Amino acid sequence: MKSNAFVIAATSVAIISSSVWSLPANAAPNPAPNAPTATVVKTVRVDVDGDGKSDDVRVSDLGGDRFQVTATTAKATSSITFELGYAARAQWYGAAKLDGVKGKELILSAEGANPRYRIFTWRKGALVAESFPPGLKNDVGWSYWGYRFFTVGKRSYAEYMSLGKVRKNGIDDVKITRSAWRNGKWVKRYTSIVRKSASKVLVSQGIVASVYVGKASIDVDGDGKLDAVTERKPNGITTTWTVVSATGKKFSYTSRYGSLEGIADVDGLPGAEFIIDTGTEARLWSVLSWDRGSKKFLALPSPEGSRSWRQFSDYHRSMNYEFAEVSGKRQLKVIEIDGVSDQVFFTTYLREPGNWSKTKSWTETLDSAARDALCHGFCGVKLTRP
Ligand SMILES: [Ca+2]
Ligand SMILES: [Ca+2]
Ligand SMILES: [Ca+2]
Repeated sequence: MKSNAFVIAATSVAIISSSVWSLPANAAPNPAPNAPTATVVKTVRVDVDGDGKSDDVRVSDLGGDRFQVTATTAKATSSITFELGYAARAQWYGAAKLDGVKGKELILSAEGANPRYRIFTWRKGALVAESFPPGLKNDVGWSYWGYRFFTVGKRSYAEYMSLGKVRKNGIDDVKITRSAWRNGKWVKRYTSIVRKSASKVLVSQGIVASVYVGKASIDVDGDGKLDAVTERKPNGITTTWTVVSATGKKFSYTSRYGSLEGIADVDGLPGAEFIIDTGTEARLWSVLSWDRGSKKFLALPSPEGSRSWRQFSDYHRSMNYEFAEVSGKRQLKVIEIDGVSDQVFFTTYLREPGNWSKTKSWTETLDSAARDALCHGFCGVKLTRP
Protein backbone atom coordinates (compact mmCIF):
# COMPACT_ATOMS: atom_id res chain seq x y z
CA MET A 1 0.00 0.00 0.00
CA LYS A 2 1.48 3.30 -1.10
CA SER A 3 1.00 6.20 1.26
CA ASN A 4 0.69 8.80 -1.53
CA ALA A 5 -2.91 7.85 -2.24
CA PHE A 6 -4.06 9.16 1.13
CA VAL A 7 -2.37 12.50 0.61
CA ILE A 8 -4.12 13.04 -2.73
CA ALA A 9 -7.53 12.40 -1.17
CA ALA A 10 -6.86 14.79 1.69
CA THR A 11 -5.75 17.69 -0.47
CA SER A 12 -8.47 17.57 -3.13
CA VAL A 13 -10.85 20.49 -3.25
CA ALA A 14 -14.21 19.77 -1.70
CA ILE A 15 -17.50 20.68 -3.29
CA ILE A 16 -20.04 21.04 -0.54
CA SER A 17 -23.51 22.38 -0.86
CA SER A 18 -26.24 21.55 1.56
CA SER A 19 -29.49 22.90 2.76
CA VAL A 20 -31.46 21.96 5.81
CA TRP A 21 -35.11 22.11 6.58
CA SER A 22 -37.27 20.57 9.19
CA LEU A 23 -40.97 20.02 9.53
CA PRO A 24 -43.31 20.41 12.46
CA ALA A 25 -44.65 17.28 14.13
CA ASN A 26 -47.27 15.31 12.16
CA ALA A 27 -46.62 17.19 8.91
CA ALA A 28 -46.45 15.15 5.74
CA PRO A 29 -42.89 14.66 4.48
CA ASN A 30 -42.10 17.53 2.13
CA PRO A 31 -41.17 16.14 -1.30
CA ALA A 32 -38.00 17.51 -2.87
CA PRO A 33 -38.48 19.75 -5.94
CA ASN A 34 -37.42 16.91 -8.23
CA ALA A 35 -39.17 14.17 -6.24
CA PRO A 36 -40.26 12.12 -9.30
CA THR A 37 -36.66 11.01 -9.89
CA ALA A 38 -35.97 10.24 -6.21
CA THR A 39 -35.18 6.64 -5.40
CA VAL A 40 -34.86 5.27 -1.89
CA VAL A 41 -31.36 3.89 -1.36
CA LYS A 42 -31.85 2.69 2.19
CA THR A 43 -34.43 2.50 4.97
CA VAL A 44 -33.27 1.61 8.44
CA ARG A 45 -34.50 1.90 12.03
CA VAL A 46 -32.14 3.73 14.37
CA ASP A 47 -32.66 5.82 17.50
CA VAL A 48 -31.64 9.23 16.20
CA ASP A 49 -33.10 11.57 18.86
CA GLY A 50 -31.97 9.50 21.81
CA ASP A 51 -35.37 8.83 23.39
CA GLY A 52 -34.57 5.11 23.47
CA LYS A 53 -37.00 4.22 20.68
CA SER A 54 -36.00 3.44 17.09
CA ASP A 55 -36.80 6.06 14.47
CA ASP A 56 -37.28 5.73 10.70
CA VAL A 57 -34.28 6.79 8.63
CA ARG A 58 -34.41 6.97 4.85
CA VAL A 59 -31.64 7.77 2.38
CA SER A 60 -32.78 8.91 -1.08
CA ASP A 61 -30.98 9.49 -4.35
CA LEU A 62 -32.56 12.68 -5.76
CA GLY A 63 -30.87 12.35 -9.13
CA GLY A 64 -27.86 14.25 -10.41
CA ASP A 65 -25.38 14.43 -7.56
CA ARG A 66 -28.02 15.16 -4.90
CA PHE A 67 -28.88 12.95 -1.97
CA GLN A 68 -31.23 13.29 0.96
CA VAL A 69 -31.41 11.81 4.45
CA THR A 70 -34.74 11.92 6.29
CA ALA A 71 -35.38 10.95 9.89
CA THR A 72 -38.82 10.56 11.44
CA THR A 73 -38.86 10.42 15.22
CA ALA A 74 -41.87 10.16 17.54
CA LYS A 75 -42.05 13.96 17.49
CA ALA A 76 -40.78 15.31 14.17
CA THR A 77 -39.63 14.64 10.62
CA SER A 78 -36.50 16.32 9.32
CA SER A 79 -34.55 16.08 6.07
CA ILE A 80 -31.15 17.23 4.97
CA THR A 81 -29.90 17.26 1.38
CA PHE A 82 -26.34 17.30 0.12
CA GLU A 83 -24.38 17.10 -3.11
CA LEU A 84 -21.40 14.85 -3.68
CA GLY A 85 -20.04 15.94 -7.06
CA TYR A 86 -17.69 13.81 -9.16
CA ALA A 87 -20.70 11.59 -10.04
CA ALA A 88 -20.17 9.80 -6.71
CA ARG A 89 -23.07 7.82 -5.23
CA ALA A 90 -23.91 7.99 -1.52
CA GLN A 91 -23.81 4.68 0.34
CA TRP A 92 -25.30 3.91 3.72
CA TYR A 93 -22.33 3.19 5.99
CA GLY A 94 -24.22 2.82 9.26
CA ALA A 95 -25.23 4.43 12.52
CA ALA A 96 -23.02 4.79 15.56
CA LYS A 97 -22.82 6.62 18.84
CA LEU A 98 -19.98 9.05 18.12
CA ASP A 99 -20.43 12.16 20.26
CA GLY A 100 -21.60 12.68 23.83
CA VAL A 101 -25.23 13.49 22.99
CA LYS A 102 -27.85 10.73 23.22
CA GLY A 103 -28.97 9.27 19.88
CA LYS A 104 -26.95 7.71 17.08
CA GLU A 105 -25.19 9.58 14.31
CA LEU A 106 -26.00 8.66 10.69
CA ILE A 107 -22.97 7.97 8.49
CA LEU A 108 -22.94 7.98 4.68
CA SER A 109 -19.93 7.32 2.52
CA ALA A 110 -19.06 7.82 -1.13
CA GLU A 111 -16.10 6.45 -3.03
CA GLY A 112 -14.31 9.18 -4.93
CA ALA A 113 -16.00 12.05 -3.10
CA ASN A 114 -14.27 14.50 -0.81
CA PRO A 115 -15.20 14.68 1.98
CA ARG A 116 -15.62 10.96 1.78
CA TYR A 117 -18.15 10.76 4.63
CA ARG A 118 -21.22 12.76 5.55
CA ILE A 119 -22.34 12.43 9.14
CA PHE A 120 -25.64 13.75 10.44
CA THR A 121 -27.01 14.03 13.94
CA TRP A 122 -30.21 15.16 15.65
CA ARG A 123 -30.26 18.50 17.46
CA LYS A 124 -33.30 20.47 18.67
CA GLY A 125 -35.78 18.48 16.59
CA ALA A 126 -33.86 18.46 13.30
CA LEU A 127 -31.06 16.73 11.44
CA VAL A 128 -27.83 18.73 11.23
CA ALA A 129 -24.30 17.94 10.07
CA GLU A 130 -22.16 16.46 12.84
CA SER A 131 -19.24 18.70 13.90
CA PHE A 132 -15.70 17.55 13.15
CA PRO A 133 -13.29 16.70 15.92
CA PRO A 134 -10.20 18.98 15.74
CA GLY A 135 -7.25 17.75 13.71
CA LEU A 136 -7.89 18.60 10.08
CA LYS A 137 -5.83 21.48 8.78
CA ASN A 138 -8.01 22.51 5.85
CA ASP A 139 -11.27 21.45 7.50
CA VAL A 140 -12.96 20.10 4.36
CA GLY A 141 -14.72 17.53 6.48
CA TRP A 142 -14.65 13.79 6.94
CA SER A 143 -11.63 12.91 4.82
CA TYR A 144 -10.20 9.61 3.67
CA TRP A 145 -8.05 9.55 6.79
CA GLY A 146 -9.29 7.98 9.93
CA TYR A 147 -11.45 8.92 12.83
CA ARG A 148 -11.67 6.59 15.78
CA PHE A 149 -14.50 7.03 18.27
CA PHE A 150 -14.68 5.37 21.65
CA THR A 151 -15.97 5.90 25.15
CA VAL A 152 -14.27 5.55 28.49
CA GLY A 153 -16.84 5.44 31.23
CA LYS A 154 -19.44 7.97 30.17
CA ARG A 155 -17.08 10.23 28.26
CA SER A 156 -16.87 10.16 24.43
CA TYR A 157 -13.53 10.53 22.68
CA ALA A 158 -12.50 11.05 19.07
CA GLU A 159 -9.10 10.58 17.53
CA TYR A 160 -8.24 12.05 14.16
CA MET A 161 -5.44 10.09 12.52
CA SER A 162 -3.37 11.46 9.65
CA LEU A 163 -0.18 10.46 7.93
CA GLY A 164 2.94 12.19 9.20
CA LYS A 165 6.46 11.55 7.98
CA VAL A 166 6.73 8.65 5.51
CA ARG A 167 9.83 6.59 6.30
CA LYS A 168 11.71 4.21 4.04
CA ASN A 169 11.52 1.07 6.15
CA GLY A 170 7.74 0.65 5.77
CA ILE A 171 7.09 2.25 9.14
CA ASP A 172 5.26 5.56 8.85
CA ASP A 173 4.51 8.27 11.36
CA VAL A 174 0.83 8.61 12.18
CA LYS A 175 -0.27 11.81 13.85
CA ILE A 176 -3.11 11.35 16.31
CA THR A 177 -5.16 14.25 17.61
CA ARG A 178 -7.31 13.26 20.54
CA SER A 179 -10.44 15.18 21.51
CA ALA A 180 -13.02 14.68 24.21
CA TRP A 181 -16.69 15.65 24.09
CA ARG A 182 -17.21 18.43 26.64
CA ASN A 183 -20.16 20.77 27.09
CA GLY A 184 -21.67 19.95 23.72
CA LYS A 185 -18.55 20.02 21.54
CA TRP A 186 -15.26 18.35 20.72
CA VAL A 187 -12.37 19.78 22.71
CA LYS A 188 -8.79 18.98 21.73
CA ARG A 189 -6.82 17.19 24.43
CA TYR A 190 -3.44 16.42 22.88
CA THR A 191 -1.54 15.39 19.74
CA SER A 192 0.83 12.47 19.59
CA ILE A 193 2.93 10.79 16.91
CA VAL A 194 3.07 7.01 16.70
CA ARG A 195 5.05 4.88 14.28
CA LYS A 196 3.00 2.26 12.50
CA SER A 197 3.64 -0.33 9.80
CA ALA A 198 1.76 0.11 6.53
CA SER A 199 -0.68 -2.66 7.50
CA LYS A 200 -1.51 -0.91 10.79
CA VAL A 201 -1.87 2.41 8.97
CA LEU A 202 -4.63 0.78 6.88
CA VAL A 203 -6.62 0.22 10.06
CA SER A 204 -6.48 3.98 10.71
CA GLN A 205 -8.64 4.82 7.69
CA GLY A 206 -12.33 5.61 7.57
CA ILE A 207 -14.75 5.82 10.46
CA VAL A 208 -13.66 3.46 13.19
CA ALA A 209 -16.47 3.00 15.70
CA SER A 210 -19.03 0.43 16.76
CA VAL A 211 -21.27 0.79 13.70
CA TYR A 212 -24.74 -0.68 13.26
CA VAL A 213 -25.55 -1.18 9.57
CA GLY A 214 -29.03 -2.64 9.65
CA LYS A 215 -31.34 -5.62 9.90
CA ALA A 216 -33.03 -7.91 7.36
CA SER A 217 -35.46 -10.84 7.46
CA ILE A 218 -34.57 -13.88 5.37
CA ASP A 219 -34.44 -17.65 5.91
CA VAL A 220 -30.76 -18.47 6.43
CA ASP A 221 -30.91 -21.79 8.30
CA GLY A 222 -33.28 -23.36 5.78
CA ASP A 223 -36.19 -24.24 8.10
CA GLY A 224 -38.57 -22.20 5.92
CA LYS A 225 -39.02 -19.53 8.59
CA LEU A 226 -37.59 -16.02 8.43
CA ASP A 227 -34.49 -15.32 10.50
CA ALA A 228 -33.31 -11.88 11.66
CA VAL A 229 -29.91 -10.92 10.21
CA THR A 230 -28.08 -7.96 11.77
CA GLU A 231 -24.97 -6.42 10.23
CA ARG A 232 -22.42 -4.57 12.38
CA LYS A 233 -18.94 -3.12 11.86
CA PRO A 234 -17.23 -3.28 15.25
CA ASN A 235 -14.11 -1.49 13.91
CA GLY A 236 -12.84 -0.07 10.66
CA ILE A 237 -12.12 -3.35 8.85
CA THR A 238 -14.32 -6.10 10.28
CA THR A 239 -17.95 -6.88 9.52
CA THR A 240 -20.09 -9.27 11.56
CA TRP A 241 -23.44 -10.73 10.52
CA THR A 242 -25.50 -12.16 13.36
CA VAL A 243 -28.44 -14.44 12.61
CA VAL A 244 -31.21 -15.10 15.13
CA SER A 245 -33.45 -17.95 13.99
CA ALA A 246 -37.20 -18.28 14.49
CA THR A 247 -36.48 -20.51 17.51
CA GLY A 248 -34.07 -17.99 19.01
CA LYS A 249 -30.83 -19.74 18.05
CA LYS A 250 -28.01 -17.30 17.41
CA PHE A 251 -25.03 -17.72 15.09
CA SER A 252 -22.72 -15.33 13.32
CA TYR A 253 -20.06 -14.86 10.67
CA THR A 254 -17.21 -12.35 10.75
CA SER A 255 -15.21 -11.15 7.77
CA ARG A 256 -12.03 -9.09 7.83
CA TYR A 257 -11.99 -6.63 4.89
CA GLY A 258 -15.07 -8.30 3.35
CA SER A 259 -18.32 -6.59 2.40
CA LEU A 260 -21.74 -8.06 1.70
CA GLU A 261 -23.01 -8.13 -1.88
CA GLY A 262 -26.27 -9.60 -0.66
CA ILE A 263 -28.07 -12.58 0.86
CA ALA A 264 -29.94 -14.81 -1.60
CA ASP A 265 -30.74 -18.46 -2.25
CA VAL A 266 -28.33 -19.24 -5.09
CA ASP A 267 -28.16 -23.06 -4.96
CA GLY A 268 -31.92 -23.68 -4.95
CA LEU A 269 -31.71 -25.58 -1.66
CA PRO A 270 -33.42 -24.37 1.54
CA GLY A 271 -31.73 -21.38 3.17
CA ALA A 272 -30.17 -18.28 1.65
CA GLU A 273 -26.46 -17.86 1.00
CA PHE A 274 -24.28 -14.92 2.03
CA ILE A 275 -22.40 -13.48 -0.98
CA ILE A 276 -19.36 -11.68 0.36
CA ASP A 277 -16.82 -9.67 -1.61
CA THR A 278 -13.66 -10.79 0.20
CA GLY A 279 -12.09 -7.35 -0.33
CA THR A 280 -8.71 -8.86 -1.13
CA GLU A 281 -6.51 -8.14 -4.15
CA ALA A 282 -7.39 -11.60 -5.53
CA ARG A 283 -10.90 -10.24 -6.29
CA LEU A 284 -12.94 -13.20 -5.06
CA TRP A 285 -16.43 -13.80 -3.73
CA SER A 286 -17.18 -16.10 -0.82
CA VAL A 287 -20.63 -17.73 -1.06
CA LEU A 288 -21.55 -19.14 2.34
CA SER A 289 -24.36 -21.50 3.30
CA TRP A 290 -25.44 -22.30 6.84
CA ASP A 291 -25.08 -26.04 7.41
CA ARG A 292 -27.59 -27.26 9.97
CA GLY A 293 -25.68 -30.51 10.57
CA SER A 294 -22.29 -29.05 11.47
CA LYS A 295 -23.77 -25.73 12.67
CA LYS A 296 -21.25 -23.84 10.55
CA PHE A 297 -21.16 -21.58 7.53
CA LEU A 298 -19.73 -23.67 4.70
CA ALA A 299 -18.40 -22.39 1.38
CA LEU A 300 -20.76 -23.18 -1.48
CA PRO A 301 -18.46 -24.44 -4.25
CA SER A 302 -18.07 -22.33 -7.36
CA PRO A 303 -18.95 -23.89 -10.76
CA GLU A 304 -15.23 -24.67 -11.04
CA GLY A 305 -15.38 -26.59 -7.77
CA SER A 306 -13.40 -24.02 -5.82
CA ARG A 307 -14.15 -22.58 -2.37
CA SER A 308 -14.16 -19.06 -3.83
CA TRP A 309 -15.95 -17.56 -6.80
CA ARG A 310 -13.82 -15.47 -9.15
CA GLN A 311 -14.73 -11.87 -10.03
CA PHE A 312 -12.34 -11.96 -13.00
CA SER A 313 -11.05 -14.86 -15.07
CA ASP A 314 -8.10 -12.74 -16.10
CA TYR A 315 -7.44 -9.08 -15.52
CA HIS A 316 -9.80 -7.80 -18.24
CA ARG A 317 -12.48 -10.52 -18.28
CA SER A 318 -15.22 -10.22 -15.62
CA MET A 319 -17.09 -13.25 -14.30
CA ASN A 320 -20.84 -12.87 -13.77
CA TYR A 321 -23.30 -15.36 -12.34
CA GLU A 322 -26.91 -15.63 -13.49
CA PHE A 323 -29.25 -18.08 -11.77
CA ALA A 324 -32.50 -19.58 -13.06
CA GLU A 325 -34.85 -22.48 -12.38
CA VAL A 326 -34.83 -25.01 -15.24
CA SER A 327 -37.08 -28.12 -15.02
CA GLY A 328 -37.07 -27.96 -11.23
CA LYS A 329 -33.28 -27.66 -11.06
CA ARG A 330 -31.09 -24.68 -10.29
CA GLN A 331 -29.23 -23.53 -13.39
CA LEU A 332 -26.22 -21.26 -13.29
CA LYS A 333 -25.07 -19.37 -16.36
CA VAL A 334 -21.53 -18.05 -16.03
CA ILE A 335 -20.99 -15.03 -18.27
CA GLU A 336 -17.41 -13.96 -18.91
CA ILE A 337 -17.38 -10.50 -20.43
CA ASP A 338 -14.16 -9.54 -22.16
CA GLY A 339 -13.32 -5.91 -21.50
CA VAL A 340 -11.08 -5.43 -24.56
CA SER A 341 -12.90 -7.39 -27.29
CA ASP A 342 -16.58 -7.88 -28.19
CA GLN A 343 -16.48 -11.50 -27.10
CA VAL A 344 -18.62 -12.97 -24.35
CA PHE A 345 -18.12 -16.52 -23.10
CA PHE A 346 -21.11 -18.41 -21.72
CA THR A 347 -21.13 -21.64 -19.72
CA THR A 348 -24.21 -23.22 -18.15
CA TYR A 349 -24.30 -25.59 -15.20
CA LEU A 350 -26.99 -27.50 -13.33
CA ARG A 351 -26.84 -27.88 -9.57
CA GLU A 352 -26.23 -31.53 -8.60
CA PRO A 353 -25.74 -32.72 -5.03
CA GLY A 354 -22.37 -31.33 -3.95
CA ASN A 355 -21.34 -29.68 -7.23
CA TRP A 356 -22.31 -27.90 -10.45
CA SER A 357 -22.40 -30.04 -13.56
CA LYS A 358 -21.50 -28.36 -16.84
CA THR A 359 -24.16 -28.58 -19.55
CA LYS A 360 -23.09 -26.23 -22.35
CA SER A 361 -20.61 -23.55 -23.34
CA TRP A 362 -20.52 -21.12 -26.26
CA THR A 363 -19.11 -17.78 -27.38
CA GLU A 364 -20.95 -14.76 -28.75
CA THR A 365 -19.75 -11.50 -30.29
CA LEU A 366 -21.85 -8.68 -28.86
CA ASP A 367 -21.74 -4.89 -29.21
CA SER A 368 -21.27 -2.75 -26.12
CA ALA A 369 -25.02 -2.09 -25.61
CA ALA A 370 -25.72 -5.84 -25.66
CA ARG A 371 -22.79 -6.49 -23.29
CA ASP A 372 -24.06 -3.80 -20.90
CA ALA A 373 -27.48 -5.48 -20.86
CA LEU A 374 -25.98 -8.77 -19.64
CA CYS A 375 -25.83 -9.86 -16.01
CA HIS A 376 -23.15 -8.06 -13.98
CA GLY A 377 -22.36 -9.67 -10.61
CA PHE A 378 -25.04 -11.99 -9.23
CA CYS A 379 -28.35 -11.99 -11.11
CA GLY A 380 -31.65 -13.87 -11.27
CA VAL A 381 -31.92 -14.00 -7.48
CA LYS A 382 -33.23 -11.34 -5.10
CA LEU A 383 -30.33 -9.93 -3.11
CA THR A 384 -31.29 -8.90 0.44
CA ARG A 385 -29.10 -6.57 2.49
CA PRO A 386 -29.44 -5.70 6.16
CA1 LIG B 1 -35.99 7.80 18.89
CA1 LIG C 1 -35.09 -19.92 9.27
CA1 LIG D 1 -29.72 -22.09 -0.53
